[in-house]
Amino acid sequence: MAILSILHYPDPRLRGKSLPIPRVDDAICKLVDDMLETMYQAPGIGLAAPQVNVFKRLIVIDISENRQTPLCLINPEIIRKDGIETMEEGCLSVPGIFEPVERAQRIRVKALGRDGKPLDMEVDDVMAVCIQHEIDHLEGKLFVDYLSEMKRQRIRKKLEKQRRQTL
Ligand code: GNR
Ligand code: NI
Repeated sequence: MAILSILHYPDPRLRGKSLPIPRVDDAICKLVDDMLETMYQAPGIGLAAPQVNVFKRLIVIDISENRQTPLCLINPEIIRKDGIETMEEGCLSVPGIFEPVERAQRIRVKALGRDGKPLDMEVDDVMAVCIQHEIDHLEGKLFVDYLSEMKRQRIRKKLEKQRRQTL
């Protein structure tokens, strides 16, 4: 297993669109395991492949307290959204920033699992928010895109400054 490095906003690569995974093979399974390890050590509750510079439609999530309930979704699709909920969001690609974002409260998702078998699940609250956040990454979208231009600019400047000081 390996820890992968995570791209940080405003890296333009985070705006790339990810492509469907045609076949869940050994290379994909290895990527899933590396992404889980990277997510756990970050630590985060989710990670999308484009955050580690891989433009494939793959996300991993673990919202459990004990961090022993990994979920892998390959080619995830939201087929139903219900309700509205506002949650404070953060992102491993936008470190140290937390802002409220409005999303669907409950969603139905179809995907393939790590075993390549189809999944169809209904989830709500934190899990629903997390899956919507991760699927946005696959489209090159970040939670800061839901904020005002002014807030987003402030965040961009702050992270650019941090970057200059750590280089
Ligand atoms: O670790 C994460 N926490 C989080 C909190 C609220 C809403 C979404 C998230 S996802 C984030 C990890 C991440 O950046 N995934 O893309
Ligand atoms: Ni994120």
